[in-house]
Amino acid sequence: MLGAMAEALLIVDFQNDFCPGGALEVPEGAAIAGRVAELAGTGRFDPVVATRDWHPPDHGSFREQGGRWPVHCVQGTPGAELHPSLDRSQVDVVLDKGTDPHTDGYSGFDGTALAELLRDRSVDAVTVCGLATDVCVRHTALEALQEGFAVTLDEAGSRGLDPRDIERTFAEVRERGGRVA
Ligand code: VGL
Ligand code: ZN
Repeated sequence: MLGAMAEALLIVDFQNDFCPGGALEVPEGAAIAGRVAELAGTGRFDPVVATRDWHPPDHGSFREQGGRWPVHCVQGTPGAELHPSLDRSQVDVVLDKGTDPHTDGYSGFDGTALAELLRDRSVDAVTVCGLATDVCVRHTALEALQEGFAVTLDEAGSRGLDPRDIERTFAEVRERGGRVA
């Protein structure tokens, strides 16, 4: 019999800087903690991957470099750490992105080995949650669809910056064959 295919959980950028009090607050960002813990604890996902937005201090997305965001998630700073609610023993792989100063690195697949990692582990489906729905969760979910994975965007496990952009993200994911649940 052929090997069974697996489903991965992608926890996108659940980091202090995207939570209340952080440098780039997502409204209610920390409110995903319970749902993320529930998803990571089900045992249904293999592997559980947590991405980190992991920028050099002069990243091109920062306003002082002409970008659109305040300085956030600088490598090695407390703001860049995964949210303390996240049980690291439930996370199989921590994957850093946004390390190239000249690219946004919004998607967990951008400049990382994520696609290869998932294929090596016979993953054919991913559930995506995290922060922010309308930025990095969006880019990660859409790129996962493009890469041929079945995609579920977990609404309760995500929060975003702009309500209209969040709705647009849900519509885009559905239009391209993904699920919002
Ligand atoms: C993100 C803005 C800038 C995100 C990352 O993780 O959604 N948003 N960098
Ligand atoms: Zn960033």
